[in-house]
Amino acid sequence: MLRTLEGGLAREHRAEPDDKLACLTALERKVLWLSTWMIHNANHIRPNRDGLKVGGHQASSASVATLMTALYFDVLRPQDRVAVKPHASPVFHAIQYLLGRQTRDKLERFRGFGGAQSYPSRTKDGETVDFSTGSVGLGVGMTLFASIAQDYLRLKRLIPTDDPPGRMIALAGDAELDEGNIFEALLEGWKHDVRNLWWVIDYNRQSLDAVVSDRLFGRIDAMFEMMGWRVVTLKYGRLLEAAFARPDGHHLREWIDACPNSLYSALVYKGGEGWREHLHRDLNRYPGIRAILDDHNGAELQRLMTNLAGHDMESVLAAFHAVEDDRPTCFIAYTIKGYGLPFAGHKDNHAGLMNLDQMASFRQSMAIPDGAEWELFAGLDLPAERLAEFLAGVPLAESDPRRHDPAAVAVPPSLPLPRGTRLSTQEAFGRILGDIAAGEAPLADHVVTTSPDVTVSTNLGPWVNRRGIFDRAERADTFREEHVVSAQRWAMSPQGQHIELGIAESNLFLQLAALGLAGPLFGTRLLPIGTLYDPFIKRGQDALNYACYQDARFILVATPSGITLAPEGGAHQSVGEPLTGLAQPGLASFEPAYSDELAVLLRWAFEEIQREESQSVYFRLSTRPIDQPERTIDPDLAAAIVAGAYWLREPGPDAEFAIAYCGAVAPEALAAHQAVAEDVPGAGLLAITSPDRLHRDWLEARVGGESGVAERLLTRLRPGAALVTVGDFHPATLSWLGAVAGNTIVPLGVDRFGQSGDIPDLYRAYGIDTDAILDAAARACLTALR
Ligand SMILES: Cc1ncc(C[n+]2csc(CCOP(=O)(O)OP(=O)(O)O)c2C)c(N)n1
Ligand SMILES: [Mg+2]
Repeated sequence: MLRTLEGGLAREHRAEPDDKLACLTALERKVLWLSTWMIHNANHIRPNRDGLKVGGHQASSASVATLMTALYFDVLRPQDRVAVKPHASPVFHAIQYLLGRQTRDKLERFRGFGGAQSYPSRTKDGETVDFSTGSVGLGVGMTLFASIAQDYLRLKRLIPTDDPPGRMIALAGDAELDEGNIFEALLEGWKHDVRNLWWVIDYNRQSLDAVVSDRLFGRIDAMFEMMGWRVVTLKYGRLLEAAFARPDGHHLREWIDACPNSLYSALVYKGGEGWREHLHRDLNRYPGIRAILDDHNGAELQRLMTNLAGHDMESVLAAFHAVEDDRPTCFIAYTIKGYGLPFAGHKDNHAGLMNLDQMASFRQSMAIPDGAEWELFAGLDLPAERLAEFLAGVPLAESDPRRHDPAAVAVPPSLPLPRGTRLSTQEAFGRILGDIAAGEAPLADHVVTTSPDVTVSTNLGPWVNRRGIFDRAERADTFREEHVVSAQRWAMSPQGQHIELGIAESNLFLQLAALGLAGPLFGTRLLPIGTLYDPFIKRGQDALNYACYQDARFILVATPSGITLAPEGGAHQSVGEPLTGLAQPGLASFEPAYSDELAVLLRWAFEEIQREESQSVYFRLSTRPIDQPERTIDPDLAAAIVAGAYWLREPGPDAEFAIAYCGAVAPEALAAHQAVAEDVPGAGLLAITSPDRLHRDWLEARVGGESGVAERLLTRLRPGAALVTVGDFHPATLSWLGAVAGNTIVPLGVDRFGQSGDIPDLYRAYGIDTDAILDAAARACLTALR
């Protein structure tokens, strides 16, 4: 079993101030106050113009105040990277405010326009957020793939390795473990022998709707352990441990251990007298327990019985600091949802907000004078200077800028053009990448590919054969060693440049997200390319959205696609994905027909994903071999291909008709155009490489009152000229073109599930063959004449 020796967690032993615990406990109070107040201010004090509830999660925040205070003010080192559960955003902002990295103005505008975000956001909250969160489960999974990305860079010495590696840390809600993506990630992580990964589970035993089933967590430890993780359970705090050590105290422990989650939560809500009643009823026969009950008044008993380790600063610190190696570790921290707030433990507290009276008494208990709500240290027992000094010295505060901005990787002026007169775009992709792999350009060393078990069938084979598979250990290609003939050479090593994943598309997108943030997170850019079958984008779509939301940069190659996948049948034929490409922010999508277009676009994509204000790129490719045009691509044509369209056959002056096609249906469009040209001289044939880019440009041009690319192209036709659009995708992908210059349009495409067949049969059945285009042309021209 391979174990990394490079980092361990060789902690620097800093001179710890004697009063560290006192400072942390004071700050924990402040974090709770600020997070609670931030939400209160947004809901009850700030003017409300639309009558909507602003929200925020006071209970979920209270639950992690101790854990996050401990982490951010003591445990985290500059190189660590954290995903905070989405609804603990107020705690996160409060902590950053205390660290001087968040402004009061933004806290006052929490959940308001331009204010601190509802859920931590890399792009909108800025530098302090390592990983955005929001869709539960994804931030947690993301940390695992970030640890793979970190290993990838370190083992190749693409980043400095003098400092120990960062720990990738997720602060997860317990109900996040209901999300399947967590388990997909866990399995993948085990295969990749992930290191330097901490998942801290805020085990408050409540989700949004309810108290979590007792049965569930009975299994969680075992599962993590099965995957090679260390599990550290933080169950009881020091007060409870002390009570257990008293005579008969073990009966108290056994009672709590056996207490169902829902009863425990209900009693937390009821408070001291609720505990007394139940303990009296169940344990009164033990003199030691009676003594404990007699020693504690109502408030003290509540304090004792809710003294779970996740709220006990000393226990939390001890648990975190005890981990000194790089083994992935899951901390199950028992907490109380709404701890310290009036609705603690209540099953309906997820969206609960303290009312004005409750806030007034909470403020009193926190000793916050009127007007001092945002003061950093108001109401705390320690002198402000001491706390300020402590905060200035926390390990995290010593960091360089948290986000790196490494230089771009140089992209050659052109990529090798795949030879061949008849080629599919998928094949062209494989060849271009194979040629890049064979070359010496720095580009090749920064490209990393990944695929969920469709490496070979998406044509990454030539790349992998040359660049190898990434693994933390050297592993031989057994088939090769045994002299079994195979086209695939799959030796694995730390030098490998392909990350092979199991079939889990959500993992693919999280891996792309992590690799696509390698620059800002770790200091060296990677140029990630992920491949999958086009229809399975849907399977990982939330993770794709998540990757784009946090501005990770990658190239997605989705192939094969559409009914053009003919014999494979309807289960594998994509229909609506180009609409995803059109609608997904942060993602430019292309569907080229020819290999020379792909070479231009792929080159552009390598630059595009490295530009500052920019996006990731999605290519929808096909396995259909088609005849390639004989041409050289000049800079104007290259620019048009990137912009999304060009006239493959120029329209004549005042042309009455044009066909606009996209992707693998090029031969049908060409044939139809040829047939039409006999009757309609001057008919144009518009090659569309990107409905998405054209559409975006059209919208932007409209706003600026200018004519965009599509309008300039279409106004080459006479006003109101007939237009047929065709592609192997939902017709809505191009039907909007009719609105650009007022053309009479008949959009063709696929709007039903596909099925098995060959291309002629299927194109006929779904109305995208040459005859269908000609029929549509006739209809369009007739309508245009009216
Ligand atoms: C994918 C997804 N589904 C649903 C939600 C809505 N939601 C937000 S928090 C939450 C429950 C979270 O419970 P838990 O993880 O235990 O967090 P706690 O508030 O208890 O700390 C749900 C269902 C979401 N944010 N993301
Ligand atoms: Mg919970």
